[in-house]
Amino acid sequence: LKELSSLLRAYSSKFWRGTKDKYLVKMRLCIFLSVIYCLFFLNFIIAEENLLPRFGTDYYFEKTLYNWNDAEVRCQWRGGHLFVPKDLSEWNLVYQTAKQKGIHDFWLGLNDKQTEGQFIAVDGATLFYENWTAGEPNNYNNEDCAHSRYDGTWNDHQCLTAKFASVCKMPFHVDMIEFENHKYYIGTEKVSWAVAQASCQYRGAELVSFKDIDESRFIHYEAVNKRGLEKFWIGYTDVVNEGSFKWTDHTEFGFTLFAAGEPNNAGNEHCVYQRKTGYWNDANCELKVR
Ligand SMILES: [Ca+2]
Ligand SMILES: [Ca+2]
Ligand SMILES: [Ca+2]
Ligand SMILES: [Ca+2]
Repeated sequence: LKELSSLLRAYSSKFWRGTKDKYLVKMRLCIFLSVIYCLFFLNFIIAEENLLPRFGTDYYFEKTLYNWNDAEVRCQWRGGHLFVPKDLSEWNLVYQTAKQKGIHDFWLGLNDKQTEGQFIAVDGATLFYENWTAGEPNNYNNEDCAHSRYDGTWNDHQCLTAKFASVCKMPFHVDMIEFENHKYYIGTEKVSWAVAQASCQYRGAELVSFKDIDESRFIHYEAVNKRGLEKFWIGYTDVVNEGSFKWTDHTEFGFTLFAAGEPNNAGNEHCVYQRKTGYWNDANCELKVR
């Protein structure tokens, strides 16, 4: 045992210090590269988790606590600014997503640094939605930066001494496809039906509806043949009234194409996706589909 341990010690000291042993040099290199490789992918996974894709990449949820200035600089590194909601629906989307990600208190892109009492957005946008806590902003001990509290109401706080999580909003770039004067976007992420619908509505649109077979064939070709989608959500649902399917955009006499035996509401299914075959199935709305 003694011999073995002294051998090991000799080997391990050689391992970490300089050595001419080719095997040890290779092994060190191998371990070093593995660590770099793991760190790279860990970073990638963490970054992916913090993103909320909205027709591209729009919001980044930063869990690390920073003061307002540092948080805003970090958003600028990402090509955006601290988040300011443009309306109630965008606010709900971001606030709910933040909660789901365990963020209950985060900086907003609003401050009154320039003129006391006049909160303006960092991206220069006009404020159409505000949600201050009663009695706030109160500029208590000179507070110039806004954050959202756990209950979703806002408070002004000290820009440099207070530290919170933050949400960045980045300008978005999307590739739209066009058919007979309508524009369409084919998602890049698998999401629940409600999230897919919310991201359409956030852009002032709805999940796709088909007014006729041509429109259906066009979308099928773009989604399945060109982009390889296995299935995709459409704006057809019986979530309001079981068995009574409706288009979310209120199309009255659209084109429908359920597979044989569907819709079967098997285990409570209210959301419809189109299969690779072109036929539809009612499915669990929580399913993750593109
Ligand atoms: Ca102030
Ligand atoms: Ca305050
Ligand atoms: Ca149903
Ligand atoms: Ca079904």
